[in-house]
Amino acid sequence: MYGKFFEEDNFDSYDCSRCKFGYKGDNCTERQHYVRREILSLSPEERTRYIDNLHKAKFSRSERYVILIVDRDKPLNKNETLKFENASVYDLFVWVHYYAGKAPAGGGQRNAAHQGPAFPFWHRNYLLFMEREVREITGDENFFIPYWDWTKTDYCNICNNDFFGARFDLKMESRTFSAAMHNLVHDYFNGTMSDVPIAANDPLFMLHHAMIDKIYEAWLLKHPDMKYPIDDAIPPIQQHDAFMRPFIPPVLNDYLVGVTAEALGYRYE
Ligand SMILES: [Cu+2]
Repeated sequence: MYGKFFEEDNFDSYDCSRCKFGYKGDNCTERQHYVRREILSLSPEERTRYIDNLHKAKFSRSERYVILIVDRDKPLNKNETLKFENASVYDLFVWVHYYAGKAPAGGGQRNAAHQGPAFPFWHRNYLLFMEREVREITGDENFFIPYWDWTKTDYCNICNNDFFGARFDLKMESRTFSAAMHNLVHDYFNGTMSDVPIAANDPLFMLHHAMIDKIYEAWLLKHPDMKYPIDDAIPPIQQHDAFMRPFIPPVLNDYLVGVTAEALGYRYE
């Protein structure tokens, strides 16, 4: 699972027991087609099902992963060993982002997923990963992460009891997408979502990232020949031939370069 998306066969997972993104069926030959819709367009029943699925993810133990609970930045004391803990699927999702958001050992501020060219690919892989895990534990094959289109509003129009509960009533400063917009939306929320490493705790985080992915998709369709930059100035952790951490099975940072949502089995409404 190291190469480019289109160069691989259709199997995935550490034991090749699952299909790679965009494929389904016993032999992973069927194409997947699903639509990520805007959260506000979901019916009350669809919304309830989405929240119920997240609840199940919160309370269902991941069968495949355990989480490291020792701070890997500190050297282990004598007789101390690495410790792992079982985790729910949702906790796993939070942990993966937390781990990727930590600055790498050995210095440098940039981490595996942010402030560099890996950003759109890492987060795309991440949302697909979460959707697949939730589908498996809930049995809801149609589960998808909706997006929240914050360009259509200047306040948090889903911060109410119909959706995710009330928040601080702040005005968003800008509706223009920029490199900083991702962080601006994080900051807007205070609470967990404003702390990027643990932002995934907040269910709004997924909707926000689905929106970022939707914007990336629009850009990608206009730039189908995009290339991953090759430049010594890019920190080692985000180089094209470094592993996209901490996904298992390992893929390289440029694995999803130029791969459209359609190729990955989904589209945006
Ligand atoms: Cu992130």
